Amino acid sequence: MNTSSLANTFSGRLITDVADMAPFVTDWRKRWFGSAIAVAQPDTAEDVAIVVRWCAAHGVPIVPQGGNTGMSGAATPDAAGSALVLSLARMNRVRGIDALNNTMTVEAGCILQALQDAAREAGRLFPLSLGAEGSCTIGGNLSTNAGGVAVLRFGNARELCLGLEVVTAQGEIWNGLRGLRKDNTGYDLRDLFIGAEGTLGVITAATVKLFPLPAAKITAWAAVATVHDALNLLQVAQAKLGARLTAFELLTQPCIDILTEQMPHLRWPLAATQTQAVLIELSDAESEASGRASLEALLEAAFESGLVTDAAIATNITQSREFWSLREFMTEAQQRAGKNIKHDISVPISRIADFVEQTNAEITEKFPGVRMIVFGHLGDGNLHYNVSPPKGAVGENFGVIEAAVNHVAHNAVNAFGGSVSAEHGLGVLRRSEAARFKSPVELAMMRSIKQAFDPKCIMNPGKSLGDFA
Ligand code: FAD
Ligand code: 2HG
Ligand code: ZN
Repeated sequence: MNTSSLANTFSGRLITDVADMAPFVTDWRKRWFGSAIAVAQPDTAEDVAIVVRWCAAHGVPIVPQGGNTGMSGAATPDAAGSALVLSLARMNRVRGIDALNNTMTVEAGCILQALQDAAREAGRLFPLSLGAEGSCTIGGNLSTNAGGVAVLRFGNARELCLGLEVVTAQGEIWNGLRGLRKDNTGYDLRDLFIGAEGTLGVITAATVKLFPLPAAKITAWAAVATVHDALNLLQVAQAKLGARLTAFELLTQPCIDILTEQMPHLRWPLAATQTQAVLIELSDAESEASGRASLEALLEAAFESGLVTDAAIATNITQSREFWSLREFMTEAQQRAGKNIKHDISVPISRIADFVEQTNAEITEKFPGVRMIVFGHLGDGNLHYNVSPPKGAVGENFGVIEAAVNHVAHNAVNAFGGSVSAEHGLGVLRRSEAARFKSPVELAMMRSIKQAFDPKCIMNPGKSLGDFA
């Protein structure tokens, strides 16, 4: 495909050199490797519309890309080399903040951390928070409907978004940047683009919700003997802390072991032998002192009733960051330990401890020696139900058991009334596994939506379920 007509319009912003395209055609895990005819780097929604119209006219598939931190291979073009990668990275301006309306209108390529900072400068909180926040973009967050560590209190990306600007698959610009909390004027188009993984159109800007800055944030680390105890602690914490409970994250024992093996420099909250734990965060609207007193009372009562075996409350922001870094380094620690199999599951919170107990037993019986690296957002009923090779083995051939392990894990998820993708999306990684559990009527409705929005199937083909055969 000759891209010279596009190159004229996008002088200096159209990459066609194979070496220069390399970072855009593979994912950060180095799991998927593709190629592309070009990488376009637009500056405006009008630029995006020009690229999309060119692609539509020439039948060129488009792969939108933000920070390329996704977990499911959704931002990587396939190996055919016929697609164009559309990088939104240069569209990174905050268009405006309406402090009274508690909203911020931002371009799709804004880095999440930059948006948190911009909100803070305006005396507001943008609560979306995840380990990749220094590199992922709001366009990617919305397109994957990202979750992260504050969903318990503030909801996922969808719940934080009021309006979108989108370039359609026909290359038209839809301005739906409404800052309204209530708007019942027909089908909710915004919610179709959120979580669509770039298969329906290109998000170019968004209006997102802001919140008051919390007066204080208090972080605690609580050792728990079992996942059942962690779940019971969640119930007590919700009853005692109410809406102030902001995060409730679990790290099971094999996660603690892998962190100590791979990252010996890490500082641990409790002096004794490291055991599995939950990380609790409370953000208090009134004062540091009242928040701390509430958390202390909760942990003392939990200790007395045997739910918690030991606990520590961070005394300052540095210590709080140290607690959080243990949680945030999990992905990297598991990556360093060798090959791994990821699952991003959710089940009803009430059933999650039983799910872990029963499914761990089934997997370790069928695949002796594997390590169950189970961690994540217990408060949302969403765990990263990951699997690693035995200690000391890098698992060169671990891939051969992946499909069989997925089958067992996802069948169990389904039996527990859960979902095979809680927050990472389907991409190419979980497309067929997700389809196994969708009814023909659900798949048909998804295909109809895709057909209506993108009849030429140029928007990120082969990802998610809209074009699943
Ligand atoms: P990309 O990876 O570039 O793209 C992801 C998908 O969105 C692709 O389908 C792409 O085509 C599409 N897309 C991107 N931009 C646009 C756009 N403007 N318009 C249309 N489609 C677009 N995820 C969580 O949910 N919770 C977590 O806690 C979490 N923690 C993570 C921790 C680490 C260390 C890492 C590496 C990743 C983590 N992730 C997490 C996964 C990832 O960061 C999120 O999925 C993030 O939302 C992806 O954003 P991105 O800009 O990198 O998107
Ligand atoms: C997290 O919650 C991310 O840390 C990544 O969603 C999970 O590494 C993973 O599997
Ligand atoms: Zn997560």
